[in-house]
Amino acid sequence: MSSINAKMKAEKRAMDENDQKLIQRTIDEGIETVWDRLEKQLPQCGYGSLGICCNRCLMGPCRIDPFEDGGPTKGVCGAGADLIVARNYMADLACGAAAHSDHGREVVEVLLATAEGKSDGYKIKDTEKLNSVAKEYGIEIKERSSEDVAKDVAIRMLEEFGTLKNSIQFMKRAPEKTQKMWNEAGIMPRGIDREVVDAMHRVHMGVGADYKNIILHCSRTSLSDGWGGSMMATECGDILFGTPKPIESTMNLAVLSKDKVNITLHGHNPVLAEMVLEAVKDPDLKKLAIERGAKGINLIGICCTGNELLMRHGIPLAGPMLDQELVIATGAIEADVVDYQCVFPSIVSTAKCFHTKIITTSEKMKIPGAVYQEFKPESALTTAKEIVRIAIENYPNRNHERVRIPEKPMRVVVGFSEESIKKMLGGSYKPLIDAIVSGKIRGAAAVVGCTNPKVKQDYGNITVEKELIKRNILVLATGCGAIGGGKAGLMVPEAAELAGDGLKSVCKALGIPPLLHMGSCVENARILVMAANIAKELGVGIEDLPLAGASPELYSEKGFSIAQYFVSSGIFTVSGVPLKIFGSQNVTDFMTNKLEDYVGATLTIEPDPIKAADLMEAAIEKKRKKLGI
Ligand code: BF8
Repeated sequence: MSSINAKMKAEKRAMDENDQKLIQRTIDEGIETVWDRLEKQLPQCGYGSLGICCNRCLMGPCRIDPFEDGGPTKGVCGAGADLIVARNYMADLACGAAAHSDHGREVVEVLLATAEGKSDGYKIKDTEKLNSVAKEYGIEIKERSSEDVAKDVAIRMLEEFGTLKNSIQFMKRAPEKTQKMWNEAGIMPRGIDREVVDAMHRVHMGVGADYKNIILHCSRTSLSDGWGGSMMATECGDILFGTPKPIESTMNLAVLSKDKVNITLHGHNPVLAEMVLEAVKDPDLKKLAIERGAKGINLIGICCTGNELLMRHGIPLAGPMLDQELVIATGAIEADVVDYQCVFPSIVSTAKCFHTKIITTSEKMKIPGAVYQEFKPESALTTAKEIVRIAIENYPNRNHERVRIPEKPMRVVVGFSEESIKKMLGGSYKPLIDAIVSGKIRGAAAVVGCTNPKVKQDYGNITVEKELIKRNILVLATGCGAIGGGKAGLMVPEAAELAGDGLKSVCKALGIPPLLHMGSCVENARILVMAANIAKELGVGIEDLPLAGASPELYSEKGFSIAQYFVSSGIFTVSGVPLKIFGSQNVTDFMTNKLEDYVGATLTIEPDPIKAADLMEAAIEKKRKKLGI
């Protein structure tokens, strides 16, 4: 392909110029990427896209005629389109909820190991948060060491994964009105693992057959993720590594260094990555890097592990999920250290085009051809040092002539935890509530979730974000959705100029960007807590607040769970990528209309990001009207 064609193709694949440069390189040099693989899959299976293909048991696979044109209307077991669609959706969502919550469990386990003195390199960094969480659980604090308190907190949390307790403490963070709504709808989760296992039980042949009952259990399962596993991941992460405060950093592929050892930290669980941060302080490793010809060691984040390191420590972030191959294609990465989730199994092949070593660290996520350094809490710092050593030893293998690092990293201001936002507002949400009541700010919207090669990278996320701030809607962003906005320059206080007059005046008075980065995908829990605290200050339910949510470039099963728990918490939510539900009119209608009767909100699909912003604005205005403001 001529270089001009490659350039045009790259411009269609991503918004960011630095991404485009590297995409062009991959096309010119025949380095396969996610976009090439998508092209080879086209046209994708229509039955699968509509959710009417059932491959669950050995009587199948079965598929339903979407046109009711004489083809089968039932699978071999007798399941029709409604049931097949609902079951497929629940199985996907349960997978996403399991991924988030199992990640949460591992953070709690590190807290427990640290409390028992069995971990290597960890300390309890935020005792204020530890004590406030302990108080919620009714755990005695007085004159006890932080370790003793942390041990009780960790054990109490681990109990909530199973069925010992039959309730999840953090559900009580929601306003009573919202809790009542959950109880009345029969969707109050009983345990984290329990709801996921229950979901998988229901999708077995011959169990759940009522699509409404299945979708409501999707709500219960997703709530156990958002208010359970993900919230534990967030809170225990803060206890161990510190609660984020506003901090400056940089984003995009230009954050790599030309003359230092580049180590990318990619995945979702920050427990090992935090130890890599400690490891690079080791004087022997610093010395070794110089001896091998480098000027030092440069750590870079990708995806949600990157988001957590950025939020807490200002570690520069290279990009969202779709940038994972492009970062390798710079030719400047010595080691790509991955934990789990959203890691392409093909990165080992990408790395073979250069000198990069892929280092897997989780017993759950091995990739043939990668170097394996197993993470265990009891040897974490030692393992992290070995990983850094492997990266340094690989530096002399870098072919500097093949290195292509783009220029101009984008400045960002990040670190907006719920606590830091409240502190900025003077300790209460009153100033924000006043701005909302006066109409200066119409409401708030969460733009969360992924990037997906079916959408020009960052286009959906950035367009929705820009549209909302123009309309005086404060944007709270997480995951890859946040990274898009950051790369586009929306995460600096000067971006207030792009906002409507009301939001601009509030941002200028506080010195904040109109797009607040609240962290990784599990850290959506921060948005739930913020919504709950605002609702409680106002004496209403979350379902009454002028809030909306969007995932304009959704790809992941985890994203299904996030969208469902936002909706189930009473927040109208839009997906920019069609969910696989259109094969059933009943399921589609239940999700996009009838769910409102149960949880005060619906989940809808709108691929046009401007129309998605219209829908979000309308939902916010509807809630304002209901509140009488
Ligand atoms: O947990 S936003 S693409 S990296 S799934 Fe994955 Fe989606 Fe990115 Fe983070 Ni979340």
